[in-house]
Amino acid sequence: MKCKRCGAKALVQLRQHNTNLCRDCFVFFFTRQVARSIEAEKMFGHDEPILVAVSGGKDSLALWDVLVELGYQTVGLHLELGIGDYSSQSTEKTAAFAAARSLKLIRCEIEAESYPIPTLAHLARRPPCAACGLAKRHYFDRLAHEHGFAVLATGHNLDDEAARLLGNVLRWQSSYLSKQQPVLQPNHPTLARKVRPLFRMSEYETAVYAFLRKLDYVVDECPNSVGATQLIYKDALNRIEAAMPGTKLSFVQEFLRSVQPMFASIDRTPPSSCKHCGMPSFGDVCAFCTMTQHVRESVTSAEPPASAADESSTGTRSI
Ligand code: Q46
Ligand code: ZN
Repeated sequence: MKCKRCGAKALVQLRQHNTNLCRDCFVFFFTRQVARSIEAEKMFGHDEPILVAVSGGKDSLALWDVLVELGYQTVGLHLELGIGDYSSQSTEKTAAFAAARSLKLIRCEIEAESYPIPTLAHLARRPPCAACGLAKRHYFDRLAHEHGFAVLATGHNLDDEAARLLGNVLRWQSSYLSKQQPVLQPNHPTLARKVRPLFRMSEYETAVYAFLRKLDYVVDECPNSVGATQLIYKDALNRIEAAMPGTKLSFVQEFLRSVQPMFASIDRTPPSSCKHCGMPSFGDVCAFCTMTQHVRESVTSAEPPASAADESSTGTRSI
């Protein structure tokens, strides 16, 4: 098997592009595809600082790596979720990546701000991923605003976009379909432009890039991802892709080209501001502040009265 670009021994087979590439040509291909997506979608320019949300997984580290290679000004943002070993490893890998390249990294420990995700989910009586998704959106938006970034980039890849699209289409979620774009322009003064530069790169291509670039990322999945609906959609799409290579790419690309503009014109009423945190909200109080307020109340009501607490031999909070 020879590289279709240079004739050397091919290392990577890309069935959806009907091509085979060697190591160097694959890295060139990946980098150029990302650069083209950024330019074609007018995501950002070389003069804009970009805040890159980095979990420590292969996608976000590959994104940060390729943006640095392309010469963009980047700062990493890592949210420490408090999910046991998974979070410790994620933080360690992210910090090591930034330190090895002398890149600036903003770290936010959710436990210091509110509660770790397992506690938050338990006390809010929500599935962990629902509480986590809400918390991540809130902190990413808020930290981008507090640090003055106009662009927030995330490492969502083609498989993520195809699975999200499938889920939205199966339930005809028109308000979600109206927001499914690789570039989401802000509709509130506190919001940054949200961009997904890897939206045309498959999970396989991103994993190969991370491997060939020797990125040291967290291999284990978050323990809460087991049984996630998103994985069921990904599995179904992988089966279709195996029989018909290129299906995921055309599913997402054709949606964005022909269908998404119809949804984009509906239902984007601008939000108002949360009276607690000032971030976007469709009511007086945003969904994140509502959840944390509910959790604080349940913690307070579960605490023993002061006299009982004084007599307690352990002194631990009953949460
Ligand atoms: S980190 Fe958070 Fe994911 Fe873990 S709890 Fe769910 S949403 S699975 S990307
Ligand atoms: Zn709020």
